[in-house]
Amino acid sequence: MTYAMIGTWRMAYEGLSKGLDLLKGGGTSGDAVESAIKKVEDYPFFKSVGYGGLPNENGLVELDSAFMSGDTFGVGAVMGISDVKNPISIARSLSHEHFNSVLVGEGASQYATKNGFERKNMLTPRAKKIWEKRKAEIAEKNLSPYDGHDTVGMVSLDQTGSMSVGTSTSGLFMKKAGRTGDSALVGDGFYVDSDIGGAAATGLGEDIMKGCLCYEIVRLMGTGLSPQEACDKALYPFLRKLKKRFGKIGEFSLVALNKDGQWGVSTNVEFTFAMGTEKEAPAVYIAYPDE
Ligand code: SD4
Repeated sequence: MTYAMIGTWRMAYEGLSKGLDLLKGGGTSGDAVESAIKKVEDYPFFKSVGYGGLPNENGLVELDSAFMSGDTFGVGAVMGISDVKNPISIARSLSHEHFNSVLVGEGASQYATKNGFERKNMLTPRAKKIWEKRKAEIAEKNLSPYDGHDTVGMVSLDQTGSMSVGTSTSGLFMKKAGRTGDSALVGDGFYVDSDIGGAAATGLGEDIMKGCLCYEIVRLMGTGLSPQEACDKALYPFLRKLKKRFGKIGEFSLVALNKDGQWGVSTNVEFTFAMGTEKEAPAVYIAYPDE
């Protein structure tokens, strides 16, 4: 059987390369996703994930992360968690639970402490400086407070045919305390079924969640569409509808991988992503809006 992995944005590349190495050596899709996302979370210069992620309007880094197994449908997620090193590991651990598998804020932090996950102040001096500068600009120029956001989302397929998906983000820069987006909401920011395939989203969570787009992509792949056809069919008609009904739309980018290792990407902005398979070495690609 083949193996493959796809991840959102250029920031996914190093982690994805590590994940692919694991898959090549017979590692599981879950281990590949977790280790790939941990690498992104640990890198202090990515401003929208993990350590170095930009804070909310109060200056606190609040992180969202989720993990889903395509074999068991186990979903684990944390939202608005602070001061933990690797939210993806907590999300994965929660995905084994039948009850209490999605935890927010203080409760998520308590779970992390109780279960021995490493605590860490996730606000870097650099992120603090960016926050201070932006706060002053917003006040001076009366700007919209919301500025900048990206999520790392990874979908992987291992040599046994098992699939997993994970996401991790600090969400919207200058978000309100307690705000969450699509990234930790199953079906919105991620979904996977090992019999079909998986998908992950990045962009403005408030809009992505309106379309339940990752579930929709997997559902469409289940009807026989290729990942590319499913991404296009889930995204573009929905964008037209949303624009007409809501009046404005944010950024949307979607990646998908099916159980045969074929992949697809749809976006309404210029979008970088990383991808690799048994046959193709990991690389970064750019996708553009198709309409
Ligand atoms: C969110 N979807 O919190 C995330 C952020 C993101 O590209 O992915 N931005 O809304």
